[in-house]
Amino acid sequence: MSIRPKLAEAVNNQIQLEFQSAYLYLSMSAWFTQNNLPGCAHWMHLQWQEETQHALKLFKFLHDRGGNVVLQALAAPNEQYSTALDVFKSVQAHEELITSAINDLYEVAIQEKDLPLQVVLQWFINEQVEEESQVGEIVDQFTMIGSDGPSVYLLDRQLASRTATSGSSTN
Ligand code: OFO
Repeated sequence: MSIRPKLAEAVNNQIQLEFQSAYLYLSMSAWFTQNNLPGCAHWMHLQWQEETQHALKLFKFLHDRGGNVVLQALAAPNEQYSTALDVFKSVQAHEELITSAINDLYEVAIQEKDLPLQVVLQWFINEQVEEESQVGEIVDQFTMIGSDGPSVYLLDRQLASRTATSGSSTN
């Protein structure tokens, strides 16, 4: 059954948010490179890839359901950060916003009795739990070490070991 226009519009809005997240994380990756934290830059670069895959997952879903993809404008990301902690706190706030958007979309899918959309969104709901937990841990670690240079260096090296997860697949 084709997706209803109201839901297609809501999914397009979520595609915009996922690309906006990707764009934000790419700008953060640049900030970290420019501030000599290559591990954090790598972490953000992978996050950019993951968010792009999220957008493409919904992009494919919309086409599979006979909906039209309508790409929307992206806003220029804020680049005024002073510390790594600052950046990761922004990620945390942003992900909480995205979680609310996904939850709202899920509620609309329930009201409209669109089961396939509910199923695809369940993947996103789990993903948000994982992302919020991961970033919360990094915020706690940067908070704990404060401005101690050697500890920041070690944490940056640890973040350099992040690898892409299979959860970022579009399938
Ligand atoms: Fe798309 O997972 Fe976060 O935003």
